[in-house]
Amino acid sequence: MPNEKLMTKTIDASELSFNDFKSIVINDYKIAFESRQASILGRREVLTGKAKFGIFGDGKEVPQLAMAKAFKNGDWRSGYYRDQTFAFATGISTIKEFFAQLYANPTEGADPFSGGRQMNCHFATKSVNEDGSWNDLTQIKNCSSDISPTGGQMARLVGLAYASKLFRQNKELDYLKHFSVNGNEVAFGTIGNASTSEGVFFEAINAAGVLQIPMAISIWDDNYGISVPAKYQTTKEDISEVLKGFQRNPDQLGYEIYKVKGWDYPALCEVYEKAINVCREEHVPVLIHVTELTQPQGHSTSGSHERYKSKDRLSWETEHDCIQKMRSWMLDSAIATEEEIAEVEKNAKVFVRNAQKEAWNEFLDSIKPEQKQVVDLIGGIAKHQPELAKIAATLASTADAQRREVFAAARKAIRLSAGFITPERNELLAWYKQQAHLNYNRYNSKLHTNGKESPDTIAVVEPTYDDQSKMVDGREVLNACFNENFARDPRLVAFGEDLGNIGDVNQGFAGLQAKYGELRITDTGIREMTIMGQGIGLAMRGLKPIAEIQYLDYLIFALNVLSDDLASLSYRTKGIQKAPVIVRTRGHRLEGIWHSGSPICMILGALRGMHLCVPRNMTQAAGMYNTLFRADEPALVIECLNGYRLKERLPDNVGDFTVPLGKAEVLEEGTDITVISYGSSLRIVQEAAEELSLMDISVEIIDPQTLLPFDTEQVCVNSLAKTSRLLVVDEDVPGGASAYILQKVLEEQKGYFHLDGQPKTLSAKAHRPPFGSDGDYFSKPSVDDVIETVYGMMHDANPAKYPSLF
Ligand SMILES: Cc1ncc(C[n+]2csc(CCOP(=O)(O)OP(=O)(O)O)c2C)c(N)n1
Ligand SMILES: [Mg+2]
Repeated sequence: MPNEKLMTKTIDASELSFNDFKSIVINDYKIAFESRQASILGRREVLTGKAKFGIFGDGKEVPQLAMAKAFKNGDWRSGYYRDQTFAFATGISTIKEFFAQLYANPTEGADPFSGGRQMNCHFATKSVNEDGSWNDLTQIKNCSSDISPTGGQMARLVGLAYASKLFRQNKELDYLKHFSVNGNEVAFGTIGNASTSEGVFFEAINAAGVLQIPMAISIWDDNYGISVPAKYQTTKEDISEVLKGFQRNPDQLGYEIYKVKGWDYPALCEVYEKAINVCREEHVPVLIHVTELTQPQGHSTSGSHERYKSKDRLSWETEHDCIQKMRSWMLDSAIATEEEIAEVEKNAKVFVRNAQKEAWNEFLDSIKPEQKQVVDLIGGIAKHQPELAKIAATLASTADAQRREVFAAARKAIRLSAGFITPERNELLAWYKQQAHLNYNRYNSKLHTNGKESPDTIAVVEPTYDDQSKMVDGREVLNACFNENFARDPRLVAFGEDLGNIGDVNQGFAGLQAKYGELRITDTGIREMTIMGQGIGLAMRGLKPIAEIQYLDYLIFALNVLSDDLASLSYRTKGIQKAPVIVRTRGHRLEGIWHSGSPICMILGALRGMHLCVPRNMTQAAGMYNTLFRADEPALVIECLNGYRLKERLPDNVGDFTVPLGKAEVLEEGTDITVISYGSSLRIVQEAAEELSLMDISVEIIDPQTLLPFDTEQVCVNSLAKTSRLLVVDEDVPGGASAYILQKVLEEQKGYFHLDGQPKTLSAKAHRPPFGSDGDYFSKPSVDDVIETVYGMMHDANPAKYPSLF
């Protein structure tokens, strides 16, 4: 629980006595000064080798006091690595926790933001519990987990602010008491001046202006981005100047834009109060350009700014140091005497030093017992193998041992004692195995939320059909599925390009905007990054977004947001935040270079932490959506672009039946060869199998249905045990997703054991397919390609029965 006494307080001049005012200001000064000390000490800790890297908020302290004053319970922050003062002033972080993160302490509770996983100054608050259940987010000051890619916080910021709009305007959401009070919550963003050069910044600024949402973006302008000055970053070297066109006027909606000097404490307090009131009350986005900031210690611990700042600039920075300026203002306006300030400063230094020491000692103390255990255990083995005594002695004498040194010693002793089975060695082995579990929890756990609403927990419900079940276009199966789920769960919203009025380019949502309203089924601008960010922010605030990318080929425009932010969220916060976004898109073969993409290995590489669903038809897609809508983990669903008009039988329970994730299906049984494929390629494989059966080749076809997770019930290897031959067919590049499938089946499932011949892959060509049917035929696997490849493998096995074709 944050300590209220340490936090900043709002200044209400009409009600305050001078003494109250004075004590608030002095307390603010104390917070700023402590924060500065933390930066100075933090840098020292890195330079003396106790931490690996440090980036600090020195030079940005004073505006963050003002921002913290305007920040209320229920509000959200989406910012970057300079915001430690804000975190201290709101109680989001203590100084000790700040240092624990600097040391990468993975002990439970030490770094409450990331469990020792993130670099320093990457804050987060606890939205969810260990079992994935939500906390009451209206009662805390919320901080969405920071990421290092600068500008990356902007996409999510749009969604965090957009949620307030939905909560205020959609009365059906009133029952969600833990997430909002009438949409009164402001989403505060922070960004460095140089990072406003990023595309995602401009995309987010425009989106928030269009959406009219309570987003308050502060730009900390210190004139630099590492060594590169504003001249190379920003047109006119002035971001609020160039954004002036966004300013609202009596006839047009837009922004309120403010510009204020970063060392002017009273002006900052006034601007933040005014700006945030407008933002909160009227749901108007505001931009606060905070200028004349400095970096007293340079950018980070990676180098010194004397290399690239002129003497003039450096002395200007000393003169304009915001803490010094605040100090002078306090003296000039008789708020505090020199003695009072000196006393605050003296105490702050001691306080920060003590917090740092405590954090360091706790970090070391968490490893020392392990160090001692390993020294003793290896010492035991050394009774039989004296040469191991040296390993124990070296470890014993390692001051401030890191965990990796402890484990390296243990593993070396295990290696060197192989073949000398003794009770002491068994003891070390037992210890090592037990620790593996703890280390998994510390360093590898929580790739997924794995809570009580994990997709694994969703009951499997088979689709049901009766004599009346109609054959309909695939798109109508989806439409019916969405319709039933939107009626069932008011938290569901869907948005994307052309998704609202016309119900998406393939009409999966046709007619649903008219039924459920524009707030739930919504058109967006062409802005893939912030469509994803809109989903992330909404999902972090308890809603269930379906965020659409119009074609899989355009996922690349949003891959940074999905990979850096969404897919990493559970892992990087060690499960204290979640964002169950369902990304819907359509892909695989259709037409031309940008409408037939199937870049699955790109996705598999970038999106671990999400589920990847590759349904072969719209019924399977609907079943997967039904699972995901009831679960709380993010997923990408790729519908088959060429499947919307194919006929499928509409299940009676289209909104309720579920397809479990990771459940591979045998589509056709066979005995000669196992062919694994997914998505649109399956129809090609099925057609090929018919002709192959006429050639006396019996093909077993397996559809894994989801690639993340992949075939959790070992259907593939069981098939191989029967056929002994394996072909993987897909539309990705050679060595793409097919290589992933081989790794899963041959290595993880140990399929190599059953093989009688070389396993093969049949993929698309390395280039994208040219336009036209012939382009497709000569680029993607065709029925002929599948037949010839399978036949060739059978020829290798039995040339007498299957004579060479060519
Ligand atoms: C997308 C991305 N590109 C590059 C970097 C490397 N980098 C880290 S901080 C930084 C400068 C950022 O400057 P600014 O936004 O002005 O913030 P400041 O550090 O000055 O407060 C750069 C280039 C990064 N982290 N992310
Ligand atoms: Mg900067």
